[in-house]
Amino acid sequence: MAQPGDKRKREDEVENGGAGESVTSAGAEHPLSGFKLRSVLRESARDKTIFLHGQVSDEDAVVILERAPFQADTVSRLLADDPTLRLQLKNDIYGVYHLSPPPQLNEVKATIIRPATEKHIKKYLRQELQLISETGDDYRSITLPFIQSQSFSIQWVYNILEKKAEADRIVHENPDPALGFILLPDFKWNQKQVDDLYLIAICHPRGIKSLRDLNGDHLPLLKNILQEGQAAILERYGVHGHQLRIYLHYQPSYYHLHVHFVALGHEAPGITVERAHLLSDVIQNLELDAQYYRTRTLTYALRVDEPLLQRFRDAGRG
Ligand code: GTA
Repeated sequence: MAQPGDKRKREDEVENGGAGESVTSAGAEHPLSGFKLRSVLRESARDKTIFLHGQVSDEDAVVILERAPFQADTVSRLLADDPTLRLQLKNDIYGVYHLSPPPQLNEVKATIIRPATEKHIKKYLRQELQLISETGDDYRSITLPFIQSQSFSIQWVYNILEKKAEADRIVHENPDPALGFILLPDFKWNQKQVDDLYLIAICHPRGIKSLRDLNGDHLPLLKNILQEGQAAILERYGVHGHQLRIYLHYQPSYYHLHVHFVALGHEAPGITVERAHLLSDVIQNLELDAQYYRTRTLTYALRVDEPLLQRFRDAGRG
């Protein structure tokens, strides 16, 4: 886990496969055993990421492969001991080579969702988007019934809150059932460098689905998340609050209130203005008007094939 001044530890982790990680052992079923590729859902040369839809034993699976970022403290080992360089181009003082790093310095992060639902597959498919302006009434008459009828399972959230999963990854907990939360690394972060630091705070109280459910009574909870989250990240990773983008998504994918804590310099997916709401703004808006998010029109993007967009169209609002 990345901590300031803990360079030796990080190098050990690289050699041993990373903090708190376990290696798929010979006896255990490999999660991608017999993987058959069905389609490439999306790829990004810039982000060095590819999203795949495949099948494993007749189950649908989504696999996200991502080249891991370089780490300043291990990169010198990449170049030490005259590594093999294959010349691609040489012109005056300019040279371009291919370098083949040793496996421990050449990691690919693999996120596996299995079994994946149709909704997961669509989520990662690159598609055209359309903006929707959702009034408070639209939320109650169109969006709320829709999310109550179909949304991603939040079992993984309850597993975290009940310490049935990821308990060893918790960075900070305020255990108060009404005003508390758990802060832990987001599964998009490999925890090996703070440049792409990404944690999530998951609130203890259940039933707060999203921004829309927030009112003035939630201010103490939100302030705890902001203040304690920043303090815990400073203590653990040496990253100050003013170096963090702290926000909620509207719409989120998972309807249990959670807050994203992301390194300011990291262009994480979902930081665009039509999706990310800064927690500090949310707090101020609720201080000005306790019912702000009940009444406010919120604008966000939906994929053109998304059933929620069809509901808006059916209601003459899309
Ligand atoms: N620790 O089990 C989990 C877990 N799950 C299932 C989700 N998260 C988890 N964290 C832990 N353990 O940041 C995290 C997600 C996300 C947050 C939920 O919980 O990583 P949200 O409800 O606002 O949903 O946040 P959101 O933002 O849609 O989730 P997500 O998956 O980040 O998707 C946002 C966009 O990023 C999507 O358009 C998606 O296509 C894209 N995306 C997702 N993953 C990647 C990736 N690895 N690389 C690049 N783009 C990605």
